[in-house]
Amino acid sequence: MTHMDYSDEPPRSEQLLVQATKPYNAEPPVDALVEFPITPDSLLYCRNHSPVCVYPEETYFVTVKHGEKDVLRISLADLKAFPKAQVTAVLQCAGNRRKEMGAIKPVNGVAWASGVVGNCIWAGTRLCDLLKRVGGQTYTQVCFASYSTFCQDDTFYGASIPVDKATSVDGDVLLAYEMNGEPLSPDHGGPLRLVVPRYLGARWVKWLDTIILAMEESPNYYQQRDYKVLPPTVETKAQASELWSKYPSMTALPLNSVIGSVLAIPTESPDKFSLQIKGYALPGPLVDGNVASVEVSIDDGTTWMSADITYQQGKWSWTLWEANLDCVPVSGTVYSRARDEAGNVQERIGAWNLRGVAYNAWASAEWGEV
Ligand SMILES: Nc1nc2c(c(=O)[nH]1)N[C@H]1C(S)=C(S)[C@@H](COP(=O)(O)O)O[C@H]1N2
Ligand SMILES: [Mo]
Repeated sequence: MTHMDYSDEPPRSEQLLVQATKPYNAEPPVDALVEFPITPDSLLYCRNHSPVCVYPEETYFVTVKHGEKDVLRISLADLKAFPKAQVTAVLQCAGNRRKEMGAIKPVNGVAWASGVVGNCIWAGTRLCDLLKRVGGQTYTQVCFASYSTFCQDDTFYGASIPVDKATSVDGDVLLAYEMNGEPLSPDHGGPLRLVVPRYLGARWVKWLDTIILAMEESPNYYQQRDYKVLPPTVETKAQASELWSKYPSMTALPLNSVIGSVLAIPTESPDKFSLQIKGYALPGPLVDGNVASVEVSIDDGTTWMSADITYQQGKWSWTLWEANLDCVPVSGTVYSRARDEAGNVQERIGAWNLRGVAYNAWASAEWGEV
């Protein structure tokens, strides 16, 4: 397929809130999302810049190139013959919480709430194992491409990651063909996608068919002219067009916490409630380590109470948390903030930028009649 053909779209979960159909972009309600440590396929957001391709596995090949030259062409079956690695990792779109940032000042992009995130068990071939097989080349970047369809802003979808991340066993970068123990679905990049723990979703190339060992980052639009944090003084697309090349491509997303649900429970006293608050938290750019704690405040950040961590699995997963507060007023605002294992704390304010990426202000939610 080379044009924008939407005749082959797969059936979709009815639990997602649809932002757009062509291309299909949808996110789950966040109160449902935080009920599951491992995000089921039916609640995992979909972020597409093109139609979705449904591929027969038998004829699926991946080509590895060094610059212009082909160095390996491997079938999916032969890729699956490598040792199978499994990683629990959170996938997050850089535009998560964009709607909140857009309330400060308008931004460009899909107005996502806080559901473009999901924690899944990915399985596949380690990229470092495949790269060992083609060994001997000199390169500083590993580029990835899906030439399956045209995208909204380029003729193909592409991304790249630095060689250190790509070749380290600890980096856990996978060519994944399974999600949560099932073959990867078409919407999530089946039969083969890249999994880059800690990096923003935009690098997790779906329908991956080409790997290029290079000396430069991918020239693709989504690596070069998008997914960058421009300074707050850049307020228009025209201003941005001059500046894209001067700012670095995003890698990790920042330390974050989000409130998924707040349940206000009446008590015997008519002017007091109990609160049950649930949410998720994400660690930011730490190479080793994860979220250490989450706190909540009902007095505008003057005093903080520790939430219970109810789920965390290794350094790449999200963290689920829950806070139960007694004797609170009948209405109010609750805030959350996360702290990582290096002692960094989520700040009250998140910096505005034109593309509305990487928003990580304290989360807030209201309860009762406000
Ligand atoms: N080929 C291809 N890969 C892609 C994209 C795309 O549009 N095309 N979108 C990227 C973005 S921006 C995100 S956030 C994730 C979303 O993955 P998901 O749809 O499985 O949730 O895939 C990434 N990989
Ligand atoms: Mo994304």
